[in-house]
Amino acid sequence: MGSMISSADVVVTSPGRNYVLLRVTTEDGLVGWGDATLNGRELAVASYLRDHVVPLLVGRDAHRVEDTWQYLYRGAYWRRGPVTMAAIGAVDTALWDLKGKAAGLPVYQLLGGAVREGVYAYAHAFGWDHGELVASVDRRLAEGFRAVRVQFGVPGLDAVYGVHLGAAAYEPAGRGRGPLVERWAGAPYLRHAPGALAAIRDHVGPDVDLLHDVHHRLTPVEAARLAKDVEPIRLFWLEDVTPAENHHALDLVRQHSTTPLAIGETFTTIWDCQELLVRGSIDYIRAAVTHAGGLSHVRRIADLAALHGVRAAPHGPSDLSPINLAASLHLALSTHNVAIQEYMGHPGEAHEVFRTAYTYADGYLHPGDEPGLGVEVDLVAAERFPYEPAYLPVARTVDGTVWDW
Ligand code: EZ4
Ligand code: CO
Repeated sequence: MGSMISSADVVVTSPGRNYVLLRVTTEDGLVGWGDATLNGRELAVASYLRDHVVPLLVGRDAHRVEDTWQYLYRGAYWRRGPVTMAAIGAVDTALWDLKGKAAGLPVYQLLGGAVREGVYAYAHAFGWDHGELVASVDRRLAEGFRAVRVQFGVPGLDAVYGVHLGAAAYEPAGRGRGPLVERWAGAPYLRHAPGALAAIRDHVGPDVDLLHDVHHRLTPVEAARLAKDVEPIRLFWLEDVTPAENHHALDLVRQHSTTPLAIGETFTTIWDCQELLVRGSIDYIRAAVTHAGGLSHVRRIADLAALHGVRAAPHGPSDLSPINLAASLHLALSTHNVAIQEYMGHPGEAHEVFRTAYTYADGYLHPGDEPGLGVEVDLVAAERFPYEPAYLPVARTVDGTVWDW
């Protein structure tokens, strides 16, 4: 009784960066929130939801989370893809939030309860040169992080993924203009990266977990060489070494090194993950709650990964809202084979819009014990931050050929 969905609305707000949110309301006045943000292509998901999904939600039983997922996935006939799956992810997440609020329980309790005391978190560090990177790593260690992702400048390249351009925080999506063009060349990167990472290992000693994200740029044989060259550094993982569509590339990397491999932030369904998991080509699967169909579907991906000794580590960038991070934390606290959560934080203005129950202390995150996901959205504050078009950068090689960004 009282659980019928009476309305659903899409909220687009841009506190420091663009977020697309879904609010689902039941006839008894409960509100559930989902995140539908697809960085650089935000309004496509807003339209998918507003024009095609919201009319199907009104009148449905909010408690039928699984049936709604199947209805939206199978019922559309056109399956998978980032726009569809972010929309389904937002609905699924909002319905779990509602179910938790109706039950008076945090979502992690509905997913089976806590399997750990806290969620191991990694933070981002970056610098153009060794000195700047060391200072950034040291700040993270002082904040209590024991796992740090390190990104560095490369001599000969004037912009690289993961390193700030001017302003203090790293933020790739440029608002109010077309995409920034970054130059890419594999050879200088491959010459520089092993030494840059080794220098950070020397600085932090053996006990800090170090991660590095290559962001899908290397060819298969270049990736194999890098994984081999960095083996003595004992990375926690090397992320996205090759473009994510070519699963066989990772077999080559695998054959040449024991460096742990992570991939999957651009995957949208369990079907994208299946081959890599079954073949044993990776160690960590990065599918995000928002982008891969919500809590229901990412739990399924984690379960398939568990069969193959692979751990889940859902993507947690600042371009997904605190609603996504909260959902990811409920999943991580209650799912045996989640290894670590990326914790990039959010722009200062976002904290004016989102009130969050999750906490961070001493290298660990916890989703908190408020009913549902534990995130409330201040709609008056959200109105103060109107949408501005934004684009992620594109990469070109030195002769001008478009490359993978
Ligand atoms: O570039 O979320 O591991 N984190 C990442 C991110 C992605 C952005 C793209 O929107 O790779 O920084
Ligand atoms: Co990444």
